Amino acid sequence: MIYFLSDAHLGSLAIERGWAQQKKLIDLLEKMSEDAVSIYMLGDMFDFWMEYYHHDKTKRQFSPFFKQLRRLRKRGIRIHFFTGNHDLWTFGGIEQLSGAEVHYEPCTIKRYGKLLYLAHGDGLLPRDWEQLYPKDVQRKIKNFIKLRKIFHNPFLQFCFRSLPPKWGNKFGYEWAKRSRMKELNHPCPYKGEDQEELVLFAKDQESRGNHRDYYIFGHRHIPLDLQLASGARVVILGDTFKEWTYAKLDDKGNLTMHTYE
Ligand SMILES: [Mn+2]
Repeated sequence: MIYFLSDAHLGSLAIERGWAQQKKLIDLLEKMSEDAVSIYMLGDMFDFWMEYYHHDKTKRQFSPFFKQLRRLRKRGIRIHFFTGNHDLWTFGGIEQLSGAEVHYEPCTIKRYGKLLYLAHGDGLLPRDWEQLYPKDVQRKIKNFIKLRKIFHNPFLQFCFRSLPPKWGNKFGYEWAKRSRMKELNHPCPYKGEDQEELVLFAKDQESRGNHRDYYIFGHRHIPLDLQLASGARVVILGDTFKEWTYAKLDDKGNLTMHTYE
């Protein structure tokens, strides 16, 4: 079995009882480990992850999570970690702490006879997105792209990494909390097949002849399992702090969604 989960947002100042959440996540990984060959974490497992040039003791709070990943790794389960838009600032640290293989870009893999496209999902758009959305949505998307460029800029990353962790974290965790609170106060439900960016991205890929059986994403914090006309399926994983949803690919190539109680 191959398992997929995403968006734990560990360490979030907007999640009450963070310890209980981390414990539940560890339990979920334990359950998966009973029959897992590999486990894919598709981004935003941390609400804010930055690797500074100075020692950052706040990382200690995640020790139980990393310990669990190393345990599973020792038992022969392959762990894959995709960076999201909240934890893209890893420069080898996560690999070292968890034993996971870290992916900085989306990737396509073939397992059990199926082609899978895996990505966190931030920044993925169909080619003609500017014709598809009204002006106000376009502006939002453009701002997100701008911000994404800033986040990925090597010079600015260097500057941020040089900060004392105390300052950097204050800024980072507050920024992440704001986005979490915004989401809680103004939830953005599934926008429908002709508006949801990740669905449109998948449709665009299919129309270009890049067929995949499954597109699996995180990022949106909504569980979705949608069959496209091309035969492909788009799965958005939900999250592991409120919905507790994940997906499982069995050795016959069937993909199913589950909720962890
Ligand atoms: Mn995200």
